[in-house]
Amino acid sequence: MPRRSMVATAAALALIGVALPATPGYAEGSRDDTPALGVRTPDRTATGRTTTSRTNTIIVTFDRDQSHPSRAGRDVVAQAAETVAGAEVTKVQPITDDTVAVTLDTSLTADQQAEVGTRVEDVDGVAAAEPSVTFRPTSTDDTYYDYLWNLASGSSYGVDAEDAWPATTGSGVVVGVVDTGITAHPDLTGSRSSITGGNVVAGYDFISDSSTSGDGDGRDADPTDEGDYCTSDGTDSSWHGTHVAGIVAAIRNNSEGVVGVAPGAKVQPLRALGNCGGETADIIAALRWGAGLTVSGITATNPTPVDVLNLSLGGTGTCSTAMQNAINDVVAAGATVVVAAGNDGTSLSTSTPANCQNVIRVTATSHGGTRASYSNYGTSSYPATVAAPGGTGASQTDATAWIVSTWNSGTTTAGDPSYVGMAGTSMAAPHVSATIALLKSLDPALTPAQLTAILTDTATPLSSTCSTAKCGAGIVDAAAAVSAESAMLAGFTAKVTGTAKVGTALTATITPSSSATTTSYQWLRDGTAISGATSRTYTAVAKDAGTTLSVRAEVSIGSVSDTVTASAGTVAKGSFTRKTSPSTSGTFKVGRTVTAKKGTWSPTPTSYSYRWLRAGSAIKGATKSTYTLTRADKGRKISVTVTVSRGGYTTTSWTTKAKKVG
Ligand SMILES: [Ca+2]
Ligand SMILES: [Ca+2]
Ligand SMILES: [Ca+2]
Repeated sequence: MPRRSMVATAAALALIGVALPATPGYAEGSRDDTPALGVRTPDRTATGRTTTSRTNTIIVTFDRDQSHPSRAGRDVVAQAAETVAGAEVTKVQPITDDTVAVTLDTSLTADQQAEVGTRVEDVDGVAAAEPSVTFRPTSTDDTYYDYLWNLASGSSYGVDAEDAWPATTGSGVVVGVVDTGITAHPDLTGSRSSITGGNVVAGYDFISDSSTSGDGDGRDADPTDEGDYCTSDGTDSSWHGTHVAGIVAAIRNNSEGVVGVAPGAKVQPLRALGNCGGETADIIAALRWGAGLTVSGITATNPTPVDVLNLSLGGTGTCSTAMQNAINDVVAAGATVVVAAGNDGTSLSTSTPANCQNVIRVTATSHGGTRASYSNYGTSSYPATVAAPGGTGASQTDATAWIVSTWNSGTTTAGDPSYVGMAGTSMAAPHVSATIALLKSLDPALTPAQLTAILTDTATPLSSTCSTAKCGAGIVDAAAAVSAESAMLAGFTAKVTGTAKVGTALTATITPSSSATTTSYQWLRDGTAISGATSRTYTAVAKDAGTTLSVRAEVSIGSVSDTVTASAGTVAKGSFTRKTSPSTSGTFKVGRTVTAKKGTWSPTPTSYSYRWLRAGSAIKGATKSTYTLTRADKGRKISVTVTVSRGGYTTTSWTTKAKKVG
């Protein structure tokens, strides 16, 4: 493999947007301090906190139900609003029969709100008059939270991390970020000077070439990002590892910057990309050491082996045997390997390690839920696993074109902590790694294969058609994945659908369903296992009639296994279906023998019986399939009733059309 075949996706492919100020609101003018993404100033109000802003809506609560709540609300507010603020009522919205929202044509200051409230509450029958409170659908006070469409749900096609956090934020899990290292950042390490602390645990620097390490020597225990600027091609430092780390686990609710997908998890910086990129050997060393495996020449063992390895990097070529072996080893050790598909807008089959086996391949999607045009994609031979937000990078003024995360202002060597929007599959992959951290936090026993199954099972379809092989199973949905795992941990339920009747199929359904669950089925007759009845469906046979059928399923995922049963109830007898009706043949004249044709039935009856009729009344002794007409029949109408029977089925009869005897 040629030198520098492993080029950081950052350097080659991640687009860098415009820097956001590290501390918004005070610095002005300079290039780096201008929030040039043109996004509104974030509202820092957290959920449920009362704003001190002006409001033009008063909520009036009466002592008792009002026959006309809208009129009553208008009546009690109008005069006070006019007197205090010269405001007029423009809208009255009943909430219940005793509560209405009254909206004015002008906003009230806090003092005016208080004065109007006092006057309205003085009105007989009014229990309370209070300003309407503004709520935001967020649970974090991080400054740039409003930029983080990638964490939200719904029309923005984010990963819905917000709705996963009530269940878990990833505590106890370590995500290894094989990248450019890390810089001190208050939203990662809680410090402007230390590269550990906060949500970052000690890592390692695997760059063995002192000419690209930037720290003057080979491998060492300090994974500080010294800058990956590349003099030969003129690129500045990307601070890519710092950006990826922030997507995984930037600190939540610290009144600072951004928040990661798994803000309760820890990031371990595994530095393998230096000036102009990195080398296969160093990336392999980072993978192995990160997963707690041995690496020749490194005596220090990893005190906090990782659960997930994030590789937001790639180079052109096939997957080397050495790289594949390393991946297989770390997966066997329990670490899940997440790889960015690459940003060449082509098949990922030529991007390595995305084209290695045993990895989760991540494509990038836009705010609108489409595949980002730069994102590499899977093929039938190299299918993508899942997609995640990567942004389009297509606009310098629209924050939704980017993934905003932690960064550094330095051009070559590190400057000040800052924030920036970047776009790329490099940004998509850490969304997946962090979602895995959320799942592992709930259930540490989950294997890479099980994690992959949960992610693909619960992913959100892209907004425009893209095959599973090309884009993956969908956009990772952290909340749905966590919800599925939580439900599994809470236990499974089974139910049987279909009618309990001989000859009719019954189907067992296990909830929650997931391909991550390994399920076996056993159907039971009056509590006793039925030999061979081990499929999800079962069709009741004759001997089931009158018994009670049930199904028992064994379900497991991760460390959780469960046995669930469901009853189908008492089995009714089956019903014959008449395909062609019984009929008669022969010449209907005295002395001739006529024959009953038994018709065709489903299932085939095991016995038939006959009863010949003269003018609708049974003819004594005429119970064979043939009947010889007598003088008594002359001029009368003859028919025959055919009765079919079979074990487990309701005995059924059919009378032929009567024929007159000549
Ligand atoms: Ca070094
Ligand atoms: Ca170092
Ligand atoms: Ca933060």
